[in-house]
Amino acid sequence: MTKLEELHTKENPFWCPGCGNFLILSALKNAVIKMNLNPSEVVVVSGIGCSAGLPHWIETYGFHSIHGRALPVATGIKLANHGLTVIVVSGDGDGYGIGLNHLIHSMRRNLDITFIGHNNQIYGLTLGQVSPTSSKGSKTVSTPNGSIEIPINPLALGLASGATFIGRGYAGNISQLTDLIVKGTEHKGFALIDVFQPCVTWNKVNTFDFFKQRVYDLQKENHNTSDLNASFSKVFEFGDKIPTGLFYQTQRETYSDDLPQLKEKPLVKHSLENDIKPLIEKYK
Ligand SMILES: Cc1ncc(C[n+]2csc(CCOP(=O)(O)OP(=O)(O)O)c2C)c(N)n1
Ligand code: SF4
Ligand SMILES: [Mg+2]
Repeated sequence: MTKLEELHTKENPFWCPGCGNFLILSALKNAVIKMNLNPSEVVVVSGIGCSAGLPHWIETYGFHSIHGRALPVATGIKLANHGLTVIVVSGDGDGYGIGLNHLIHSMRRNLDITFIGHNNQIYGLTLGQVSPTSSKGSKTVSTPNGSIEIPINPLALGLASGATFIGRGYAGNISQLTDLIVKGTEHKGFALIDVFQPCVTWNKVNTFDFFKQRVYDLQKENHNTSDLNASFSKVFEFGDKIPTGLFYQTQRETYSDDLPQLKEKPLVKHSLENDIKPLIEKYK
């Protein structure tokens, strides 16, 4: 059984003191321990951004890829060896901006991947530009007069695109977030977990205090997580009260289930000599 300390790395994160990313990293480590996963069978994949540094600071396998492309890399890993647990960590600019098309297609394919969206409503790494989830009117270095666009709602997008597990966490509530990551990772299919992650340096509006005053636990209400319509109305609640927790969960075949080549065993376990040679011969 892996101990929590074994997931700690020698290097420390480069994040600003007080950044919400530290808490998401803790929740992820807690979740790996709670699920009793073997770290050598877990791959954490990221794109580019402050949040994207995370795979460097958890002792599992990791892949720090390029901006917006964490999901194509994760898809390749999952299809090559669907026995692995594949977790994507992505920023709002990375996952909901430049990489958004990959997110939509991954959700409709129902790849068995957990996607954790570090949603700080800003481009952190590049020093504070407006992001796809910044609220209308947000004053940032790139929108000094306030953003004129309405934000993307990742959860509504997930519901419309066929994600089979949709949750929202808040970095300031590690136990709820740990629970969501455990449930999302144990869920067979695509799990979208959007996380409010205060950026203490560049976002002076959506702070820990802002969320502390507003968030409430959806599971303490009478919300039916298998009701698509009820979930649709809940994901648009964003004002004095903001729900967190599990919004929606359903079951259908995953992408790997429907690929006959993967039925028997993961692709990497196929023998080149016996399983693939006949195919090569056929096309010679
Ligand atoms: C193709 C490409 N375009 C632009 C950039 C510059 N860039 C690096 S990180 C980033 C935005 C990161 O924002 P987000 O995904 O929200 O991550 P955060 O830093 O907030 O965690 C941008 C635009 C890049 N590295 N590659
Ligand atoms: S800039 Fe913001 S998101 Fe990036 S490390 Fe600092 S506090 Fe965190
Ligand atoms: Mg961001």
